[in-house]
Amino acid sequence: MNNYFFFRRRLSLRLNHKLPSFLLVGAMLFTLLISSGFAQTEVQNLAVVVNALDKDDWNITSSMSIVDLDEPNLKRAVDSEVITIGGVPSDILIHGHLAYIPNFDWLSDYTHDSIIIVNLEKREIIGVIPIQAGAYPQQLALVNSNKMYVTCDNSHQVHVVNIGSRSVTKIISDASFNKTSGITILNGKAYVTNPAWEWDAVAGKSIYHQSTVAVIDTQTDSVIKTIAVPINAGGILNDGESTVIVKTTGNYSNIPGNLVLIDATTDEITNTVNLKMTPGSFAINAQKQLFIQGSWQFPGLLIYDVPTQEWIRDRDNTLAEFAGGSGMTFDPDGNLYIAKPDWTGGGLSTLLVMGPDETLIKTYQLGHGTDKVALAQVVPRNEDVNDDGFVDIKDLVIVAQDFGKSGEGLLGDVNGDGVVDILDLVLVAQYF
Ligand SMILES: [Ca+2]
Ligand SMILES: [Ca+2]
Repeated sequence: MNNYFFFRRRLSLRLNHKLPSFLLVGAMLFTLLISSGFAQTEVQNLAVVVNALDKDDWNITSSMSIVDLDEPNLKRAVDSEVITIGGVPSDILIHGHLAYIPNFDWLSDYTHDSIIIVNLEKREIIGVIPIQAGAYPQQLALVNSNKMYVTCDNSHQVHVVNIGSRSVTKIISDASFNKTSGITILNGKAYVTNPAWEWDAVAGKSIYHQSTVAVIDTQTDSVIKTIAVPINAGGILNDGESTVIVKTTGNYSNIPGNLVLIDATTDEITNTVNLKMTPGSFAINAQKQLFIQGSWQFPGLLIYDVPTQEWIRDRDNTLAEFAGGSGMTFDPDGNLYIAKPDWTGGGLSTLLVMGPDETLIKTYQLGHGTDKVALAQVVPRNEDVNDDGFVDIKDLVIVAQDFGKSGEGLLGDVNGDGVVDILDLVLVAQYF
């Protein structure tokens, strides 16, 4: 396997997009004749966790863990420090076999800002997208397979990343941007929260200006609307269909948080729900039920039903067993993954898995400060020549470049028989 990856690593960005068309036609013809029984299918279901605790005094460096969710032995399932990060990791975005982790370091290294790219199959860093120093990248959102948005709260911007070239190609600025943090994309629009906080050094506390949600047209990369919301708007997600949900945190004192429901067609607020407390993280399942971490006074999970706009579990009836969670995400079967951090350096951080019946079904022991969790499915396939999790034209181009060559370790030799020929093209083309 190492040899295989070693040779894959020789892949450079010398892609020639002028694929000889006769090869393509030939491959398509063969595809009609040959069944798709070649595919190796060894699916790995993974949880990717970011451990955000980073403290030199304690000799603890922020890192990323991978949990093999198919491994029944919960200890063996955890690969606790796949990579070290060494700054403040702020999000995880999974795209194919790749995990993107934005991070910055406001304490020691102002040039640290970047997005690290980790290949989840190889379990190693395969690239870094540099972000302008001091911008502090926060959250990532995939616009399409070649374009990503990154909110940068310290520079009050949204950066546009070209995934193929691994670089920022455009910076979106707008008068409404103020500590741009949360982002979610629905119906060709990106919704960005502006918590508009400011540190008041004299008073020794944060002050909050008017929070807003900025709506960006993802075609033109321009702000088309700004929606005023209650103070300290941070988290934002959508129900996959028609509604964007904003979570405002309040001022951690006398002003409580709210849920704000926005109709994603009209971009008007349809409901504002007073949480009567300071909420933590939140996640939404396929039934459009919101699970929200309660405050220290009301610990545990609250559940709000978005379609009926009613509480299933309010602050007086929480799922207390799942209190203290940071990042949360659902899998397609309705299991909720909750990263539960230990910030003391004691190493008692966990990843909890709650079943759809609201019971604890698994507890993984992890490292330090488990802060974010995302799920990934890795399907190793020889046909995925550039090993990004997708079999597409990029892979076909690589095979075409090696066409006619023979020898060991050729990237384009999909079936590994020592020659790059029409069979290799067919293997890739069958996925189209
Ligand atoms: Ca590929
Ligand atoms: Ca071959």
